[in-house]
Amino acid sequence: MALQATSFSVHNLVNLPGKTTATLKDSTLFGVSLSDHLKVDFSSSASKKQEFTRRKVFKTQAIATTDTPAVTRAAPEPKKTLRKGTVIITGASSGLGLATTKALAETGKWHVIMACRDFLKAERAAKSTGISKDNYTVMHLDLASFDSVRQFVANFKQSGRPLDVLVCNAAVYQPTAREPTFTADGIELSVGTNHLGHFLLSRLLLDDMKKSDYPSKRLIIVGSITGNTNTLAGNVPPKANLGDTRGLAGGLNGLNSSTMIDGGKFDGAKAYKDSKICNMLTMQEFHRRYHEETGITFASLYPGCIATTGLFREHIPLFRLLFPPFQKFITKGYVSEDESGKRLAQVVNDPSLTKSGVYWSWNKDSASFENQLSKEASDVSKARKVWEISEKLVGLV
Ligand code: LMG
Ligand code: NDP
Ligand code: PMR
Repeated sequence: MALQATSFSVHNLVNLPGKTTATLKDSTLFGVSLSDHLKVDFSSSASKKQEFTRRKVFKTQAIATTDTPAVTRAAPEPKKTLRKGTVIITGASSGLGLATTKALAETGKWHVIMACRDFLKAERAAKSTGISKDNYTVMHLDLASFDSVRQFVANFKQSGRPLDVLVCNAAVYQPTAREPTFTADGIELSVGTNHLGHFLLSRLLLDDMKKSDYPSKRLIIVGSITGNTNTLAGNVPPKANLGDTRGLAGGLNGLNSSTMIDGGKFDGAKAYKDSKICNMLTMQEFHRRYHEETGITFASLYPGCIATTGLFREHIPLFRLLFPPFQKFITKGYVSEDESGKRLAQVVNDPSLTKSGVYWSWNKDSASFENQLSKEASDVSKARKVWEISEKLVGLV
């Protein structure tokens, strides 16, 4: 099947339409593009941020000085008054989530809520990065339990912190499982954790983000190239496919319904890829329903192939040995944990990445660009269907 993919037109293989002149060696093959017209302009971003900060400072000064007679001495240097942002990152105890926590905490501009299922592991992981205690808090969250998600939200609200950015990053991948396993609520584990747990979490926290006075509020849901069948990587079997979503509608419980969204036989690798389609569809549905009303930026991304993370912990040892060199030297899709963390951190706080409804990717020079999702991962009616079924499954309606 993977080889079949090479007989597609390049237009179908790559993630970027219009690049029909690309060759198979072109980096677009790997879900990245040579196009650099959307390169991040860091210099202008930085000055925009300063501009915002200054405006705030001047406003404060204007209020403070109304009773003061005019003086001729030079005004003091405006101080940066933009408060520290609060970002929740799920699955921050390893891989991409941990690297993003580090990248954001190190700026001193963010307080990261590390939302993790294993408290001790998360604390140790945070310590290992050397970030200051002032810049992070570990809070318990098990996405494989709706009760835990609700409890986490209640705890967060009680903390009194504002919420500026939410990053739905955690995931499980079970490529070698022969039989399905289930969440506390009896739902197939991959879709239950990666999609439904995050769906409930983001719905319950939307109001908090709405209330935030931070200049750019964002909800980010991590997607992936392997859920996009308009790429070579997305054509490695088993391919993602939600079908008519009959399994999801049945609750993925393996009793009176299939454990797979499309109603088929359980396949752990496919369930993961299906869950990533749900993540990308959910981001777009959020955008359609809430962007205009709330001003929140909704985004997804493919951070690159971070071949060394815990995501592959259940894969066979030979795979874990060969996968990193395969991605480094053959597909050239490899990215280090550090680099992937910087990419996701950009989606969190770069002032130039405020466009909503976008699936970000990075090219060879690590410049971000707006990528094209596959037909299924951008299907409007499927997005609505998945949203409506998910609301029922998580108990929101
Ligand atoms: C499924 O297997 C499992 O069944 C499932 O349980 C789950 O794990 C799932 O996605 C996860 O995978 C799918 C199978 C591909 O994947 C494989 O593991 C096949 C590995 C075959 C290795 C072929 C050797 C290639 C030589 C590379 C040497 C480096 C070693 C790297 C190995 C790491 C593995 C990633 O499914 C298939 O059925 C496809 C079988 C055909 C494989 C053809 C591979 C061709 C590769 C060349 C493509 C050309 C484009 C690459 C760019 C090259 C540029 C020069
Ligand atoms: P890791 O396994 O390193 O990180 C996954 C994180 O999710 C871990 O912190 C894990 O916790 C957490 N997690 C798993 N289950 C739950 C749960 N029930 N409740 C709370 N947290 C949970 O993998 P990656 O860093 O690679 O994956 C991060 C994201 O990046 C995922 O969304 C993945 O789909 C995506 N991605 C990864 C790519 C890659 O190449 N690695 C490529 C494209 C996308 P614990 O530490 O306790 O196990
Ligand atoms: Mg894949 C052509 C480029 C490319 C890229 C960017 C990835 C990313 N992969 C590519 C190609 C191939 N992969 C080819 C040609 C093969 C057949 C040899 C191949 C195989 C393969 C396997 C078996 N790849 C995999 C697996 C996994 O188990 C990983 C997976 O599907 O996890 C769901 C995986 C991945 N390849 C990627 C990326 C990013 C992954 C893993 C993570 C993810 O999408 O979240």
